[in-house]
Amino acid sequence: MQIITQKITPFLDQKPGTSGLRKPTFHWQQEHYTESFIQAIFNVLGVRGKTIVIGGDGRYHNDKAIEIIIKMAVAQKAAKLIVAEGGLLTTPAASHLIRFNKADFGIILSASHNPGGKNGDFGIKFNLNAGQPAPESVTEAVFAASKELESYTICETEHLPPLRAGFYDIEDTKMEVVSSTADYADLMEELFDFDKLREFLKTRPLVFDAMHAATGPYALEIFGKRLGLDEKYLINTIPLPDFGAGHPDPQPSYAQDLNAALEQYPEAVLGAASDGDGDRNMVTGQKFFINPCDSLAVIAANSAHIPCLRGLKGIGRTMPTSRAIDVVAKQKGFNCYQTPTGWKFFGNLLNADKIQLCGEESFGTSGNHIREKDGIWAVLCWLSILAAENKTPAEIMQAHWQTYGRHHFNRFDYEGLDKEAASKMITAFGEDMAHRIGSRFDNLTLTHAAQFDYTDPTNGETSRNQGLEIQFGEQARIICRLSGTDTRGATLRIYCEYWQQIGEHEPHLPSTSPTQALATIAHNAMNISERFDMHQPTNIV
Ligand code: G16
Repeated sequence: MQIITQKITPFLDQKPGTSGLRKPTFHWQQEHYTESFIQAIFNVLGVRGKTIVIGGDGRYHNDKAIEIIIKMAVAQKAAKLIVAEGGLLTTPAASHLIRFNKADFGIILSASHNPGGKNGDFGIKFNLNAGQPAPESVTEAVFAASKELESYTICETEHLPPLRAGFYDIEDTKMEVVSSTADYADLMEELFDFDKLREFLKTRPLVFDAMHAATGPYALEIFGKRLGLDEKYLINTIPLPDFGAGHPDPQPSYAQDLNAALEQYPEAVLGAASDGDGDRNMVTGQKFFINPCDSLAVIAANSAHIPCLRGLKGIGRTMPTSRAIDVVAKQKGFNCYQTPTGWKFFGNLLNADKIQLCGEESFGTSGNHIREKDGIWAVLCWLSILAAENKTPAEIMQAHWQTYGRHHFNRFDYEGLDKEAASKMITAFGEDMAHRIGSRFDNLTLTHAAQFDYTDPTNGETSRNQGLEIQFGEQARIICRLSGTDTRGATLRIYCEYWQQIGEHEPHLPSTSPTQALATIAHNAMNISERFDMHQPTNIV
């Protein structure tokens, strides 16, 4: 096998965002582009003698990227490659495989919920040996390495082994191709009471939409085979490179198939969907969407019904996520941590056992069984609660609000903005609000306006400017930040939260939706209409 060292001109745009490096697919197809990023990862994490887990969400360019990684790892004498069958691996399953096999790190090929295909997006992220997404210090080091990269090393061969289960030797490197689903499904069976869930599903089925993405085979294995659910309730389970031209983003705007299936099967008590790489989840009752912030709070409040959460002591949420879970934590005596957006910030808290449950507004929830968010795990949590309470999701939610009050929450996205202009606009808004502390806005009093800086309590590392937080005491918040996952222009996210206290019938704001009233305050204060000629958000979640 011939080993080649290919000279290149360094790429200067390989800076990972909130979750790995995401770019339009055609960008990755440029000559040497994928190889450059892989070499930068290898230069920082090492490759000689290492064990590496490899897999992705099956989107277009997945196969090609896996082939490149294998050829580069073999040329640079990796000890062992653990590759998923057919290259298909959800992000949570990858996190588990890294931990289970005590691998040194993993490379996951996914742009998550972004559309795929030739005209969609592709992405690469890398996770460290506890299965956690690389922290900022490591992603920054990879970016720095990529900017100085002058060559990469790869072997030339037409004869790589097939991605079918088995053991292979390629030169000095061992390659094991493993089942995409088996180890992860075993883990779920250890964490939950499958006998109880099987019994429950016999009369109160779940409808699950895999959105033609990576969770399809997992849903068939776990809900279908191991929990006995009739496969008719599992939809869009065949992974496709372009996700069937759909948007693999589990949120109400893309829930048409799920809603239609729930209507078709009125006996179904729960609906759920997962994203491209299976780490996000959306849960819904019949015609009753559950906001992810509420979902997290309900899971915490009912943790006694969830076998793997019975020892819950601490919970984490990202800063823009509503404070619904803080109220539960206070009443139940759990510690509560607030981190910046990005699952990577939970990793150290989980490793230090400070938290056992964490989640975020962007449809992510997970526990300490792995170091990624986990869509199917969250659905199994909900099934455990429903089986124990024998109520519908709507009844569970209503009872929760009766006990803890209700945190209305919405996110207002403005897509396709100029990044520099949007960034300056947020800064100016923050400065203006900081001068108006104590002022009244409708019936709210402004109490705080500042960028969120985070210091990791486990190692003292500080991450600054993680989003503008505007508080109106416990009553309401407005958060503004730019997305770190978009690939075309910038997306402004305005997160609005309003607490309707227990027994309070009408929110005090003069609007049908209290979050809309807050969003209007932000929209007007930033003068978005004039600045960007946009009179309303492009998406409301
Ligand atoms: C990633 C991160 C999440 C974050 C989300 C959205 O998720 O892991 O923590 O909430 O991006 O980020 P942004 O608001 O910057 O677009 P995923 O599922 O896209 O990998």
